[in-house]
Amino acid sequence: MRLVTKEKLQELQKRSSSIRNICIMAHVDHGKTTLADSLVACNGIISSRLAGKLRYMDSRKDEQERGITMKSSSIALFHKLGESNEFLINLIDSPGHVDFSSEVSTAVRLCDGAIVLVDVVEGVCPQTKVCLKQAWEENIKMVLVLNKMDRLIVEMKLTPLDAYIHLTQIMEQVNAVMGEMFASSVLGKAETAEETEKKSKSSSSNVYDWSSGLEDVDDSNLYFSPDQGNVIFASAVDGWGFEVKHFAKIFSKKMNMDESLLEKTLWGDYYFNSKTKQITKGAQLKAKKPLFVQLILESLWSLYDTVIIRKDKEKIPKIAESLGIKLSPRDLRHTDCKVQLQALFSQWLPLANAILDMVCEKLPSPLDLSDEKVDKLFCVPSTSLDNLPDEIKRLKSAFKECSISDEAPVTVFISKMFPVDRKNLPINKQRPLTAEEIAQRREMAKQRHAEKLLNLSSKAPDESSSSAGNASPMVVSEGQEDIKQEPEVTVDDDAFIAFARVFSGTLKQGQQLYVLGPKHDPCKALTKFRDGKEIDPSLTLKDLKSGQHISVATVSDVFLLMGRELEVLEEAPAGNIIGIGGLEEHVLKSATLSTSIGCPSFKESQSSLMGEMAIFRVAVEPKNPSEMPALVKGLRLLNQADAAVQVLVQETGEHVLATAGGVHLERCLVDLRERYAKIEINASEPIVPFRETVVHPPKVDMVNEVIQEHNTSVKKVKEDGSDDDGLITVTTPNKRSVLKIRAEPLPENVTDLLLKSGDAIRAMARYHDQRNVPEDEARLKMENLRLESDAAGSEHVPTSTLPGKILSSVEDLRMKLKKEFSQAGKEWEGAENNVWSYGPKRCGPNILLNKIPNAPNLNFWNETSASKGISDEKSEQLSKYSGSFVNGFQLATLAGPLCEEPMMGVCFVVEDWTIMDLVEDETTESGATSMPYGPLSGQIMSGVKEACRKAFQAQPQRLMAAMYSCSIQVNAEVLGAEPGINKTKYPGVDYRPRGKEKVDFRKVFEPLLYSMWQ
Ligand SMILES: Nc1nc2c(ncn2[C@@H]2O[C@H](COP(=O)(O)OP(=O)(O)OP(=O)(O)O)[C@@H](O)[C@H]2O)c(=O)[nH]1
Ligand SMILES: [Mg+2]
Repeated sequence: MRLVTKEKLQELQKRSSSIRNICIMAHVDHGKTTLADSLVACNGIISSRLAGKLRYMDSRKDEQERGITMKSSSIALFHKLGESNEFLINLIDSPGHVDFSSEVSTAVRLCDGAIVLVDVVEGVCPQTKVCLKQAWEENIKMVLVLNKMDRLIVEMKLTPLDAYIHLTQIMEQVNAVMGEMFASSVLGKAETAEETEKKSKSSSSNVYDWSSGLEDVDDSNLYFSPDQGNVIFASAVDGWGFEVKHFAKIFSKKMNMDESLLEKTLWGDYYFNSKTKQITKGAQLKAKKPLFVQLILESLWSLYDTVIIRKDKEKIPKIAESLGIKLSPRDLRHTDCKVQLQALFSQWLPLANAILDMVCEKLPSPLDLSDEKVDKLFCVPSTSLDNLPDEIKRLKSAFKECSISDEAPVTVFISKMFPVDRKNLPINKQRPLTAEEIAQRREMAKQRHAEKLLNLSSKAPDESSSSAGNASPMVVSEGQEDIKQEPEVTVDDDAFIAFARVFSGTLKQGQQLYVLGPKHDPCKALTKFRDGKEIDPSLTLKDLKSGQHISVATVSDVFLLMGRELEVLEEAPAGNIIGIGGLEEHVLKSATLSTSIGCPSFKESQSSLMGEMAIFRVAVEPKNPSEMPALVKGLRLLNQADAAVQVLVQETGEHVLATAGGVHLERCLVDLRERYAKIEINASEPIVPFRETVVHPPKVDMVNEVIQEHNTSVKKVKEDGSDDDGLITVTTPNKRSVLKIRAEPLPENVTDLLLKSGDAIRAMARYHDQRNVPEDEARLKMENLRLESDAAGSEHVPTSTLPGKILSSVEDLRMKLKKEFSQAGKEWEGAENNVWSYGPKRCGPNILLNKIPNAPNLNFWNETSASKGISDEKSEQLSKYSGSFVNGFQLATLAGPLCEEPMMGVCFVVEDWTIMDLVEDETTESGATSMPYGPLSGQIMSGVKEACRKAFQAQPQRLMAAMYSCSIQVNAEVLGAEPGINKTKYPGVDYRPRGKEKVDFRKVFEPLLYSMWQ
């Protein structure tokens, strides 16, 4: 039975300092859901006997069947620390499988703290690193749980001393990841600070500071260490866990020692010197057992040895007595030794207590939001922080203070939408009866029974039976005014509930709020709003036109998230993770809700960028073609419910489902069939995305002989307009414009850099697009954006009107590009200054390079401003048609000539472009022209596209396929016998011996095409 009432939780919801919003993160199968079971059981939501077996937080059927979590879900728990400190813990269990990383990011977004779990046998795995990184990037404080300690005893059969060494190694692995992230963030900050300093200071001082800044930064709270109280040793399946603090308390009494001294020395190279009766450092040097081994691990080992390995039932009562534990006769009699073990541990070292104590003590409350995190969440892309309007500043301070007063503006962030069967919504569910109602029903049943008996005695048997059959509804209808009739549930589809956190104010049922989309710009909206523009309350998501990012929604329900259940709340104060109903028409995947239109929309979480990672694609179609509308509706719902899904419609009309991987795809198909479309669906073989590229001409032929110069090409201009080294000349049909383009492979590092820097390029491109300001102002702004990186001594002072973040990331990109190009060889030196555009979609891994004589104004960094002194007629004319030129390049890179797939790693060098004098009527804006070829802009666009394609074809062309990379760890003994991997078939396999434990590490690279469905 549940030990805590909803009223108690509601009371705690109002005390922000007593709230902890946390998630459990780990690599797949490291025991997150098993651990969550113990925590759920301590609140009486499930029986403690079922903890670890039930996996309560895995509520989906397929999650239970496969034993793997696929969706993150939240539950509100109560915990009492000490005698009087009461806490509300909103716990989110997240999936560990790589396919569901987006679910982890949606969870992390809402939390202030995280429990990172590591399986002590498997150690730090790839997803562990990803989790640590995700939490780090979201400024989330972490505690560590070293789980599956029982495996060291039962499976690996390590001695306590070996286990201790093993544990120190794992701790080192985790701390190494932390250290790496810390160093790179400090160095990154130092680098930026140094750059600014260099620019602002005159070079009067000749002293160079060689220190990196790492030495001065406090990293004392960064690492995990048992003596800091942020590590727990546990076995979730056996239900135990402890901090060293727990044993310090026990042994301080037994050994008559200071508890704090023991807390510091129980972990580490300390031993007990029996002669001096003191704790001394240097256990390893003196070949002594460290205290951790002697006082803690040996007791655990002996307990497992007695109960599990030797199954010595006689000794169990004695052990229980020595530990001061009382076992029930039922437990003692039980034939399964695991039951006895769990019974012992549940009293000696209860896991839930250890974990929840640590969570309450070490993880921050919503009141402790760091400034860095507030700035990160509450960022206005178009304005620097100092320039924020007062209204936004007020919102920000309410946000930081986590203000719950009724006057405070309400700010809510929705990180995902999740489906709930309408039948399971609290309003459609049978409400548990109160004691009074039960008594009333009992009374009525008695009455019915008495009437029945009466009827039986007075009427004939055949009549009596029929009237008895009617008796029940009759009687019920008599007492109808007392009993609430359960609403009839006829709807069978899903309701979408928003998974959200209230950051300020108090969210109330029935409240009207602005729904702010990811592209909402508060400054612009505030100006518009002041001009008297109102938001039409009837608008929903599908009515919003491009450029509109705000709608008004009414919160129909507020829910307390209780794992599989939802409970209705009237209101939710700031600092709580809750569910919100009634927003499905207004929110697709994530959004920000606020009472103020000036609230910035929260930065898109990584999950929303997951689209780029959704590479596993299949085409879907209904088995019965007439059911197409159901499929389309199903796909729309699936898209809303899953942050990592992309639904595309190909030009051929095919519906393509893009997912993060095989397991994810299977789950999506099950959801489509059973939940959203409810029809039979055919899924195609996976569609592997290809990329088109060009390479350098080969230097040797197929028999490895050097290709002679005269063989490579015939020195003449070919039919397609290309000369011997691939320079393509295209003239527009009206013969007014001539352009010369050559395709070249980009250096590999540059391509990689562009792939990673998509955000910065996209932001800059968007900024270019959004500038609807008069030309002079634009010029001024662009002058400021001009990054004089190579002009030594030139000062670059960004004005406050410029988006600082965009500026710094673009600056950073330019510096990196410069470095990569200079390393790529002489021919690329300075190329970064001539970049005109990136493509496709203005942010891809292909470059349009401007080498047109006397036209330096056609530049990505400085798109519109004409450089001083060269604003002649020619360059002005080129600027006018620059947009068409770039669009032609975008089209060409979006679909290459090989198989209409996007290009990657191609540089189009524009060697020349001229526009001859125009006849007046050709240049009319409307495009109405007397010439037969249409407006010149269109001719240029198609001319560029054609030239790019031809230039591409003039080089050796290649098709690139995605590669699948996978790490496999196996014991050395099974290395030869492993059937799945064949070294000759997979030449990318890399064998690496790993230390003493004889575990080999393999990394497999193979084309994704082969890996799918295997
Ligand atoms: N021996 C041992 N097994 C454990 C322990 N904790 C969990 N397991 C087992 O590990 C397996 C995976 O446990 P889960 O709790 O589902 O792991 P998870 O981290 O939630 O997995 P995903 O959610 O799929 O990432 C189950 O078979 C558990 O019984 C433990 O402490 N000791
Ligand atoms: Mg799980």
